[in-house]
Parts: sequence; C-alpha cells; structure tokens
Amino acid sequence: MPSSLPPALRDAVDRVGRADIMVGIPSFRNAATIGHVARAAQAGLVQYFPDLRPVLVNADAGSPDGTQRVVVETEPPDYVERILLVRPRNRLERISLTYPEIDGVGGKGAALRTLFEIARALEVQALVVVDSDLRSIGPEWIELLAGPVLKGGFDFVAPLYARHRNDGTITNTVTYPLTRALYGLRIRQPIGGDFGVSGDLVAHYLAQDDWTPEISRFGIDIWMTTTAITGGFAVCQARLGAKVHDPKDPGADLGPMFSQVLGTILRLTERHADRWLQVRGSHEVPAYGFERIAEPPPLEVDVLRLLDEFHQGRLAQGEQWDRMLAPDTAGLVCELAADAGRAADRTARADAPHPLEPGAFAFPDEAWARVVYDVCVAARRHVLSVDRLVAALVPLYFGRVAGLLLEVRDLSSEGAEAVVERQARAFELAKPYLVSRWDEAARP
Ligand SMILES: Nc1nc2c(ncn2[C@@H]2O[C@H](COP(=O)(O)OP(=O)(O)OP(=O)(O)O)[C@@H](O)[C@H]2O)c(=O)[nH]1
Ligand SMILES: [Mg+2]
Repeated sequence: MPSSLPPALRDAVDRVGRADIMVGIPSFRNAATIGHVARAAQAGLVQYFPDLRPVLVNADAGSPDGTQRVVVETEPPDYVERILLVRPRNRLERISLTYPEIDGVGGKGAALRTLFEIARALEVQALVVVDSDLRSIGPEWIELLAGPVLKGGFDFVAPLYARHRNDGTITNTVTYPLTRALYGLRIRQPIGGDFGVSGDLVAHYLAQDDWTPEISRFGIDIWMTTTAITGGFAVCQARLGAKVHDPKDPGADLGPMFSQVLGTILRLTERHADRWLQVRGSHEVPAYGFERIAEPPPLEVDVLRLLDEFHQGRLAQGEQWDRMLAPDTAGLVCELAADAGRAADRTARADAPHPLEPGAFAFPDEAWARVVYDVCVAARRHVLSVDRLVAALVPLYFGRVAGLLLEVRDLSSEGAEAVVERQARAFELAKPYLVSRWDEAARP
C-alpha cells in the first residue's frame, strides 16, 4: 500500500510533527453529532493522557452539511482543560481534512486509510477511531480503547457494548458467529466501528496488499479485525457501556453495508484459509474496563418488510440460491421463503392490523449457519462472482434477521443475547461441515 497523502495533508502532518496518541474520526454528513464526539475525544485525551502528545484528526468525505466546520469550531482544548481542571503537558492538536478517494472510491474505509497514514507519519503509539454519529461516547471511551494498547501491550482493542436487541444485525447474524467459528476468538463486536490500534498494527495494515473497493467503504471494520487476528496480533475488548447512534433499519438501510461487509469476509475467508481450517471451538477474549449496566434506547425495525424481501428474493434470486447452496440447504431456504410469504400475507390480510407474533416465522440457527458456510465455499469455487453471491445472500440475510428479531421480540437484553450465543454455538458445531466442503472444493 504506497503512501498516498496529498501535499495539503502532508503539510498538516508536518505542522504537527510527532504525536503519541491519536483519535481519528471518519465522517460523512455528521454535522449534527460530530461536535459531541470531538469534545468527548478531546476531553478523554486531556484527562487520561496528560503526559502524552495528543492529536485529534477528522477525516471527512467533503460533507456539504458543514461537518468539518463543526469539528474546527467546537470548543477548543482550553475549554476541556477548564471544565476538567487539568493542565496537560502538551497542547492538543486538531486537524480536520477531506480525505482522498482510493481508486475513485470514497467511504469509511478510505477515510480510515488516510487516518492510518497520518498515524504512521506522526509515529503514534496508539490510534483510537470512533464513529461520528455516536451519542453515548464519553471521555472514558478514549481511555478504554487506548489503555490496553498503551498499558497492556495489546495491539487491537474491539468494543464491547450493550446494543438494543434490534441493532447490530449484521454483527449478530454474521460477523460475530463467523469470526468466532473461523478463528476461535469470541470478539462480540468485530465491526463495532470504535477501535484501539497499536502503532505496530497500523504499520501492518499499511503493508497489506489486499485492499478492495469494499474495504474503502464499510468492509473496513471486518478487514481491520480479521487482519489483526490473522497477523497474530494481541486482541482484547473494552467495555464501553451502551452504543447509542443514528438508528438504521436493516431492511431499509443495511443492504449496501451488508454487501460490502460480506464481500470483504468472503475474500478474507479464502485468503486466510490456512489460519482457520485447523481451528476448533473458541475461547474468550480478555475484556478491559469496569462492568457497565446500561440499556440502549429501543430501535424499531420493520419485520414485515424483511419477510417480504425474503419471500420476493426467492423469485429474484432462486436460481442463484440453487447454484451457490448445497441442494439440501437450497431446498430448505425455498421452504422458509414460502413460510415468510405466508406469515407476511396473514399479517397484511387481517382486518385489524396486528403485529407479527414471535411464533409467526422462524429461520433455524443450523440452516443459517449452513447458508453462510455454503456461500463461503461457493466463493472459493467461483461458482458466481463475489458480487452476485452477496446480492443473492441479501434476501436470505433479511429472512434470518426477521426470524431472529421475532424470536427476541419479547425477551430481555440477556435473553436476546442468549439467542445470539446459541446461534454462535451452532456455527461452531457446523464448522466440520464447512471444512469438509472446503476440502472437497479443492479436489478436481
Ligand atoms: N468518511 C466517510 N465516513 C463515512 C462514510 N459513510 C459512513 N461514514 C462514517 O462511518 C461511521 C459509521 O457509519 P454508520 O453509518 O454510523 O454505520 P453503522 O451502521 O452505525 O455501523 P455499525 O456501527 O457497525 O452498526 C460514521 O462515523 C460515519 O460518519 C463515508 O462515505 N465517508
Ligand atoms: Mg452508526
């Protein structure tokens, strides 16, 4: 990955010279929320690391809503020093910049790559990245994400937070169970978006040669986590409390993000087969920080729409399902899609509209694990391009999410978490199936 900092960014970096700790914030149209994130990050740097040389860098997409102006104009470090009664040894530097696209593609990943380059140029020991739509971030998040790097010798700190049971559906249905089953590490939020990274790992990221357009977008988070694992870096988690951010409805908002994350996963799974084929079972990953009790606010999701999308997916993608799934799996998902259609019809036809009941539709854990594993094998065998595989998987993801959200609808957070754990065990139990199909695919 050659250095690609444009001259204007070089100048900004030269002005700062060196730093020990950096907080990076990628943004795109986040004027309404980034001020709080920037202030929390500043306060965290000043309060918890008063002896280090700190820098805050916002990498923005050139947002038309004034996101960058908010960062530059938000209360300066002096304000933080006044309200926290601290006198840091070094002045906090702030940079807000428009990041360059990578091969014509901009997105969160392109923003992060610029942040990596700046972190390397400044020779920081720890880089913390946080999303710009966070409401629940406080100064202590900076300590929790950087502390394990600076004090504990860890290279990668993944977030651990309470999310509403309807939030984080890509994490709950794919990235958590699959990362756990493949690599044997129980990292609960592999694409949480808020991470701590050591200077060594930043250098390792910049030395990789597997960058794709999906990684320039939302593939970045799973790429960071997986690349840390496969590189043999020390990984831990930090207890951050609740994650409150801009809400997303999976059916309406998450299709493209799912595609970018899954496209990245399929390529990484093939590339790093030697790292996961031998792994059986999984173990805990150390968690840093005091326990937190926090209930995130409710998030409404349109389950009826998810059922509809799954049902209609059978018409649009049925042929692809037959090609990419094992025959048993394909037969099963076709029946499930028909079930989903019937459940949706029943709800729509009722005289008085009534909400879907938890028993209205189910997508079993084992069936979902096989779907995901079959797609991994299909990617390896190139039965369809990664783009087409992922497009065909989207309606199946909607179906799985519908089943999961119906099942947890009336459960407490702990109850919902137990369901996600049960599914993760199903992925582990089905792993021999993946391994045997993977090996089969290698035979001529
Ligand atoms: N620079 C840049 N940042 C982006 C872009 N799209 C999203 N982001 C940033 O990426 C971060 C995460 O984006 P979100 O849309 O909140 O993603 P999310 O659905 O909350 O993702 P999870 O936290 O994993 O659930 C935010 O800080 C966004 O500002 C983009 O096109 N360019
Ligand atoms: Mg968000």
